[in-house]
Amino acid sequence: MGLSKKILVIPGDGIGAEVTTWGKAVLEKIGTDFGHTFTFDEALMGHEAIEATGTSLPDETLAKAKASDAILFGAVGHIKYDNDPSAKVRPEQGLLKIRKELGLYANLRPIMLFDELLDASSLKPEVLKGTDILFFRELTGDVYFGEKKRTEDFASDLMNYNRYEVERIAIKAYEAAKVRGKKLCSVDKANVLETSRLWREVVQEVAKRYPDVETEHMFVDNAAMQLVKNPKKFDVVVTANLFGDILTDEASQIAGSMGMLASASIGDGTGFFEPIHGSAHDIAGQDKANPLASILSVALMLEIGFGLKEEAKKVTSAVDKALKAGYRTGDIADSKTDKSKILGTKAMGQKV
Ligand code: GGG
Repeated sequence: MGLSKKILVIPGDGIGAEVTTWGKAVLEKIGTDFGHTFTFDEALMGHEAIEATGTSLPDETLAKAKASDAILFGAVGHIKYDNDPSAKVRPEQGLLKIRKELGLYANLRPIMLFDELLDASSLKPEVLKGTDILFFRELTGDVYFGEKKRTEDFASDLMNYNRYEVERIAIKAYEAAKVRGKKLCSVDKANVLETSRLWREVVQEVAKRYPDVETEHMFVDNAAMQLVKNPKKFDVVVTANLFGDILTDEASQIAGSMGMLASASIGDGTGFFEPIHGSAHDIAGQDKANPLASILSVALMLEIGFGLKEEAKKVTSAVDKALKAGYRTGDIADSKTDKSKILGTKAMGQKV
């Protein structure tokens, strides 16, 4: 029997609307083909929300998010705030607040490498081939949520973690490692940071419950280097909020582009699915954005959010088929790409 699910679409800012249009279209197609009823509602967040309501996360959006079965999100951000360090209300605050309010403490970021894109990466194909990494980025702690202070000549962001926050993300990562390659790398900066020493201590304790999983602890600077030197050595990676943000942007180059990386944020309630890329205002509204990260986020929603493995596989193979047929958006095209197959957002969405 088909499922019935309420999905809240939050396009956000910049290219968010263009890419989520295609994520939503894929969900509609899957619903029709597999007999599921997906109903959609829409809400504001980020710069668009600030312009309309004065706040980046309106109460109405939060209420709708809590009442939905899953959220498909685009991106937040606007150049206006990036160039104004004194801005008190910022688009990103909405994203951070909704993660906290929904208890979305685990952000899964698979570094999925499509063979057809080996040449799109700046790394050598022989270094890349066979890479398959699943990042667990902690999402509701760290400097993102610690106390902030500012005087004219001083600024401070407090980095803090509680034991339970490290333990619950470590458990999620170990559970995944148990059914994947049985290897887990915990990334920290325990030679310098007290929060990282707690992080390492807790991961070591959790590791004892998973004797079949091989655990490695790595400093973040070394991990950044190993990721481009030998990405195949990683399977499951678990790390704190800030380190995870930076390392996964770096790892997007393994997959060929930021436009290819999807993510799932899970925790206590409704799951939140979004591309890792931001609002890319420089290309917004020009039909240039890559919709594949949003479409692959839908695959994660189907699999992780709704337990629909076959449907998720259908989405991933549709992306694979479009790439195998030679179709590319500008960000994943290279000198060997047939120019007639370089597509805009809309045409790539339609191909999938
Ligand atoms: N779709 C991801 C997105 O909109 N990112 C913009 C951003 O500023 N995110 C903050 C963060 O993830 O740390």
